[in-house]
Amino acid sequence: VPDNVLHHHTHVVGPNQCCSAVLQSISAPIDTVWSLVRRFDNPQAYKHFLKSCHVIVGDGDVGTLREVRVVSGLPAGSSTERLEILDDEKHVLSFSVVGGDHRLNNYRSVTTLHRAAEEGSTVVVESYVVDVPQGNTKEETCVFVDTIVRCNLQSLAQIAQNLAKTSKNHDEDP
Ligand code: A8S
Repeated sequence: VPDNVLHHHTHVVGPNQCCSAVLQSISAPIDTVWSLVRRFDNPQAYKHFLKSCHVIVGDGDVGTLREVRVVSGLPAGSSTERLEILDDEKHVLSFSVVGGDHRLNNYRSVTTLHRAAEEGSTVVVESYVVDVPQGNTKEETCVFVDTIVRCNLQSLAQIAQNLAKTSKNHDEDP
């Protein structure tokens, strides 16, 4: 694993916190994947547990605050989130949860994209740290969050792969 990958995914983890990471390979170019990930104002494009997003303040740069609303059926209503890192060169995005009505206090995640060995493919690494909610274990918390993150990255893969196919077909138009 290259140094820069480890660097971004090294979290300070408190005694009552847990952390984990999810990997996803995607058969689409890094720029296609990044065009979806970098849109802090539009996470619901691939995060299907979110039904809406409103930017509270900011223009999509670091410090931008958004409020997302969660679909029904989850133990949450909304979440207020701050953009912490947006690096278009290194393909790094990080946000932290600063409020809302849910159980994931002090959630912070870092998402990085990497060119895969196979031409035109991308590997996504998403790591996070979060407080363990009262009444839950570290393991339960990780299982819950890993499931959400894995779903998000699988849906990101689907959408990016479709986008890549569509633009490839257009390239081949006579
Ligand atoms: C993300 C990752 C996560 C989002 C969680 C883990 C969340 O939006 C959902 C349910 C919750 O209980 C917590 O990248 C919260 O969005 C879907 C509202 C934060």
